[in-house]
Parts: sequence; structure tokens; C-alpha cells
Amino acid sequence: MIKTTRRAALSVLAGAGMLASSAMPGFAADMTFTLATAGSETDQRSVAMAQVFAPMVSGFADYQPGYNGSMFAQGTELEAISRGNLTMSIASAQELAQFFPEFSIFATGYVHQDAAHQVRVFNDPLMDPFKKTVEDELGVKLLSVMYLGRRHVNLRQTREELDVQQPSDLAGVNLRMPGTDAWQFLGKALGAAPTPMAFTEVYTALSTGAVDGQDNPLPTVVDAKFYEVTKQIALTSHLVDLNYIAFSKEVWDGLTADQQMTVQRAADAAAAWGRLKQLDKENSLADFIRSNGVEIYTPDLEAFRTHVQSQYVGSEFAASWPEGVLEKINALGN
Ligand code: KDO
Repeated sequence: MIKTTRRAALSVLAGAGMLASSAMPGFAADMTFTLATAGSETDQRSVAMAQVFAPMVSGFADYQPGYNGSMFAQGTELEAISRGNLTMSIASAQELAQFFPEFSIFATGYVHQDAAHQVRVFNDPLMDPFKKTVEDELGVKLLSVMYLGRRHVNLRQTREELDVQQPSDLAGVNLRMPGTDAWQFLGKALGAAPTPMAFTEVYTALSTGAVDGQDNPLPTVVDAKFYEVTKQIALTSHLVDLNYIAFSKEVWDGLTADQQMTVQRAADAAAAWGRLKQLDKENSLADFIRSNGVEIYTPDLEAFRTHVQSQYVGSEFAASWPEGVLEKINALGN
């Protein structure tokens, strides 16, 4: 955190256009924005932050990312921001649901329809009370929504060994899901036997057979090389998954109004850039994955949708959703 006097001086300099760019030799940025993610350096969300966000804030802040859970383990980032040990993370709705159960609505199977729907939901006034709660109670600002993609079921078994057409075909399948209640519930709702595990352990678990499979979008299957250790992908599209660019409220409050505007615009620009990249990848990677011996096919989507949705009805998760919000989300769909 910068001291008030220094901040005041900086804001005067910035206003007068006298601040040097960090691209200039000898320039030392006033502060450092750290970002922790379980994703790799080549994950499109990481690339977006490094190539779009970082240069836009470089006039006043250095950017220091920690990939593959190296800075904070997956699932501990929000607490780290809250305690003042981290500036930013690429946070999931499932992680937020650990603190605020109502966030499980954004982590529920077959609720978001596509990337554009996610953006409409995030920018709609329906999100205001959600954002305010996270800000007031956790000290975290949700700046923008990032697109992760359509999650599918990716298994070690060949399709000959296990043909996944409907949820009952997943009975007894040891499916790795990330380690929070909302994720585990989704795994069960799909019909599988979910196992919690950090993302960074999944490749090894798949290669040794410690789990039968995992669920993630196609770009992640390629980025994490899961296609090397699996044999099939059933295109269940059970979750059009998102992440929020989460930012420390304490750091935010120490920024000038101009700096806040720059950070907000940088986050929006990174999210938009990453979304397009991720959509491109999602649409073009199936051939590459198939050429590596992984069968890709579409199961009975109606059977999956009906089953998953029926599991949420009357669940403890649905009980935490504020009245009318699901209807508003649905109304923002296509
Ligand atoms: C995962 O653990 O499967 C997941 O896809 C969950 C997401 O919320 C996100 O954290 C992601 O991992 C990591 O960024 C790695 O891609």
C-alpha cells in the first residue's frame, strides 16, 4: 500500500502527465499487483492478463503473476486477497460460494448459455448485491467476467469400454472435480462419483489411474495436455464456466480515481480479449484432440440437462439463491 502523501503527489504528477512509463529505463513503478492462478502461463486467461492488463496499468503498477498455484494454492486465493497478502486472482463462482452460498447459482449446471450470456448477467443490476456483498464482507472487488468455456466429461476409458449417453452411464465413475462443495455437487448431479483434487494434480492422477476422468473445456484439455492421458470426451456442456477478475478492495481504495478507471478498463479489455481467444480455441481444437487418439462425441444432452437441473431443485444450494434471480438470469438468455 502506498502512503497518502506519496499517493497525493503521484496523482498530481499523473494529472499533469508527468509520470514516466514503466517501459522507460530506470522507471520504478509505485506498486506491484500480484496475481495468483492455478492456470498455466499459456492459459488464455493468463495470457490476457499478461499481454493486455499488465501493459495498461504499467504507468503506475508492476504486474507479478504466479502460475500453476505457485503463489497460492487453488482455492486459497480469495482469502489471501482478503488478508492483504495478494492483489488479484482469477476467481471462480464456486470459490465465492464457499463464503457466500448464493454464488452457487452462477456455478450451477446448464444455467449460463454461452459467453455473451455470462457478460449480460455480470453487467446486469442483478449482480449488484452479489458484488457488494463480496466487497463489503471479503474486501474483494469483482472487476470483470472471464470466459473459461464449456465443460465436458473427459475420461480415461475408451468409448468401447464406456459409452456415455446419459447420467446413469457415469454411475461409479471416479470423476475429478475441483475441491469445493459446489463443484462436488455438480459432479454428483452429472451422475458420477466426484473426487476433489487440485487442478495441478490432475494430469498425474489421470496418468496413474487414480481417477477415471476430469471435466474441463477443450482449451484446458489441450493446455494441460489431458489428451495425452485420456481416451474420450463426451460433450456434455454441463457448465458454461466463468471466472471473475478479483481485485483487492484495500489496494483499490488506495488508487487515484484515474488509476481506478485504468485498472477497470484494463480488466475489461483483458477479459474481452481472452474471451475471443478462448472461443476461437474452443471452436478449433477438436481435430487436434481427435488426432491424438481421443474420441469426441455428443451424448443425449436433454437427458443430462434434465437430470442435472432436477438435482438442484430443492437442494441446499437452490435454497440460498435470492428470490427471482434465476428467472432474471434466464430472461437474459437467448
Ligand atoms: C479446474 O480446477 O478444473 C478449473 O478449471 C476450475 C476453474 O475455476 C479454474 O480455477 C481453473 O481450473 C484453473 O484456472 C486452471 O485452468
